[in-house]
Amino acid sequence: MKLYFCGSVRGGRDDVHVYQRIVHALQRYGSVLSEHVSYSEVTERGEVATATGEQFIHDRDVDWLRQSDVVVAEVTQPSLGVGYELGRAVAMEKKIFCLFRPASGRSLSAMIRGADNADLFVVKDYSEDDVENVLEEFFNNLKRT
Ligand code: 6IA
Repeated sequence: MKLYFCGSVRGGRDDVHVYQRIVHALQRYGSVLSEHVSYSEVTERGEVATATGEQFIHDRDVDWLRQSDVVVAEVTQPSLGVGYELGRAVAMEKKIFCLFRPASGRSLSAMIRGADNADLFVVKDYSEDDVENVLEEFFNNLKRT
């Protein structure tokens, strides 16, 4: 199974340790095409300054989204790129699982919370310590559908 993981880059890297934990857990279920989002060397300034570089990132990421069977997004740290990827993934009718940590004190965008349809688009509130269990439950349910 091909998986696409979305997490904030230029939106801020405060949660990178959570992304690492998620990507590590996801590798049990398939190959994570966008694994680099969880690398701590990737800073919010990003390394790519040229327009060609940015276009390359956009086109490659959209291509990976297209190839993926499931999209998992950590949406606690607001990110324009993650919101954009989720919109594109909805248009591609991908199976989408969004993870949000209420303990952050943030309030999730209504455009994400409100997109939950208990089918292709699911939003799950979770705590960091529970992330492996939450993913296991999601992928077990996926096998049954
Ligand atoms: O608006 P943001 O930068 O927070 O958007 C984050 C999302 O867009 C992630 O889920 C990524 O899939 C994608 N994305 C944004 N920037 C990059 C990126 N930057 N590389 C790959 N995907 C990105 C350059 C850093 C680098 C590894 C060269």
